[in-house]
Amino acid sequence: MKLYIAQATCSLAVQAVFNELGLAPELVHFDVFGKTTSDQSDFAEVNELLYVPALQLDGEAEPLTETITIVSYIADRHPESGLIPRHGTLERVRMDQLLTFVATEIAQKHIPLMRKLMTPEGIAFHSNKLLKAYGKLDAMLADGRSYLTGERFTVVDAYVWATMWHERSGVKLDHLGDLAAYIERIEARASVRKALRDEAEIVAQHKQTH
Ligand SMILES: N[C@@H](CCC(=O)N[C@@H](CS)C(=O)NCC(=O)O)C(=O)O
Repeated sequence: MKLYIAQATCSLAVQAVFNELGLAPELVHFDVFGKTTSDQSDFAEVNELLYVPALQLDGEAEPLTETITIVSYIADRHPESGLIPRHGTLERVRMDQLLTFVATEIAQKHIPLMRKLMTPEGIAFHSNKLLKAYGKLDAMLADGRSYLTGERFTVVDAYVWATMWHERSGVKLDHLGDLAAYIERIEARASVRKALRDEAEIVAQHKQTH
């Protein structure tokens, strides 16, 4: 398997989930600005829309894309891990609801802010949406649970962590103490620390070859 990643992006969620499972796909770094890859391949042939994450499965012509799809696929193949509830349960529907919330109300709200693509009205609109979305996560954690859906780390925790881009977006979250403590808990996990190390290593290697 080959996992295409980019620095400090949502692909870190996929790396963290693989690490939780003790699986090690080959990592390929895609430079989203320079459009080059660490293995010199043409990323447009993998994903013509030029975004990560993309997971090339052995024996499959078409890669898997979309963060939700990839993390769900990997976790579903290892139900014993508890990283995602089983299909057909209300818990799974709630998980899908949360994953969709993170993708649409958080990740995709950050991106135009981070890239400084917005009018002042757009900045205010997206910043307010993000404040509300993070406020909702903070409220979910207010009962003292360790992770978003309980005491177990799941795929949605990996996704929330990987998309904590508020500093780059200029959104102030200092007042959300439960959220901050939760992110610290996630950052202490070996899977997450390994994801950051592996990413730094391949980014450095890619920079050297270009
Ligand atoms: N719909 C995709 C969007 C992924 C996405 O926005 N990827 C970003 C990094 S987090 C990216 O590669 N952006 C590069 C670009 O669009 O030019 C998903 O949910 O996984």
